[in-house]
Amino acid sequence: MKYIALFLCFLTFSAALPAQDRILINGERLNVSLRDLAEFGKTPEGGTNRVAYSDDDLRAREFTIRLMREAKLDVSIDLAGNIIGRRAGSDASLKPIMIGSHIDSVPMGGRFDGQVGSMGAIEVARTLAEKGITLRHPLEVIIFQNEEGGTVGSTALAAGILPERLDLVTNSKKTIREGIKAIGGDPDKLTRPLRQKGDLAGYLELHIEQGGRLDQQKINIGVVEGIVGLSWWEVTITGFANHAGTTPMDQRQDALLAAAKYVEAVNRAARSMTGRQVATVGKIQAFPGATNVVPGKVVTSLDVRDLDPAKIAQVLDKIRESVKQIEAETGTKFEFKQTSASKPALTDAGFKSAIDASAKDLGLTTFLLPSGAGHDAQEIADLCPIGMIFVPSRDGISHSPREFSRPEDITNGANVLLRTLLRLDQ
Ligand code: HGY
Ligand code: MN
Ligand code: MN
Repeated sequence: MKYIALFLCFLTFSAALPAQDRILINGERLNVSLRDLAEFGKTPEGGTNRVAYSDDDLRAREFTIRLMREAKLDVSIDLAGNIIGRRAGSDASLKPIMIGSHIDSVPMGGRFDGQVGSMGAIEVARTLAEKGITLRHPLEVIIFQNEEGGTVGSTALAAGILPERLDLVTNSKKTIREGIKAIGGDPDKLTRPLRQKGDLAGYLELHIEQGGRLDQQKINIGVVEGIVGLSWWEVTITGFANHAGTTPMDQRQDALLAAAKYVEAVNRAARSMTGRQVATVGKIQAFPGATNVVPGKVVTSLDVRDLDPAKIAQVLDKIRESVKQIEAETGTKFEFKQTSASKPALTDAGFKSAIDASAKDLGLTTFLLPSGAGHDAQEIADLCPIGMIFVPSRDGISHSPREFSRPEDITNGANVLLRTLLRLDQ
């Protein structure tokens, strides 16, 4: 009886996928690549400090290019500075399928965000090369530049970058323009998108969940249904710098006091509505920044997110309302400059079912979930259908040195990436 069941099981399996699709990636090699990559910008807490365009980012890119060549990919740098590795397909009439992620990190971030999908995509290509498998579609493995600074590389691909955005100073202290030059791109040629709708057959990205649902519920693979939209601002508050000892309390224009009220107002705005919208002030700098000076200027930030653009607009409206009151109370002026905006994006129904079926073929459990983090995939959604595969993040921690995903979960994720790719290629 047991043997009949096994045989039936084998028959179903064979019917679902041709023989060559029973291949798997090399999980040990993938996890070694991740460990090696983590050396670039390694922090004492075991995290990664590898902001885009920093020396560590440049070195990590060189390392990644070497790995791509070992995977027999034909490597080039596009005008935006994204690294692209190509593998030819057998049907010249087909557009490429793209897979990849990013290797830059937030300041003092972790070893997995972006890196799992980048090393995973290269491992998939290496497996194809090793097993001598030629897909019908050409394959492009892409390592997007500066994802953490507002999906810069993918925006260049799908929408183009306005010249004024190139002058923004990044966490590396270089402007985006200087950064793009440093990584081999040409910032003067990015006004128009590098790719057009129809240039790609699809985009697939493997990533860590960065939330705790898969971990809590002990699910192997997350099938992403959509990615939140986000709206990023640089907020400058202008008051009047004056002597901390001689300026009476009722005669101050304290920009830092206004900032404190603003931080509270941002939190209140997001919490005053039902739903999953979030709003964060993550950065603040007071000028001149001295113990004995009433701060005359503060430069701070704003990050608002939701799956629904209308919700983002509502939160922003509430914040602006509070800001008017804060200005009046403190004698300061607020100026909002948008630094990045990404639309919410839904993943493709066919990609979702291909991911789900590929995971189930491997005996893995799956779960449909939204992404609260932003991803390059949401920019690429303007060009072609997209899909995203999530693997569990321990305790849901991310953008932190304590970010962790288990090697076996990473291996599972890369196998699902490979098998989804093979399925979509059919
Ligand atoms: O900020 C984000 O959600 C992303 O990790 N870049
Ligand atoms: Mn991130
Ligand atoms: Mn990421």
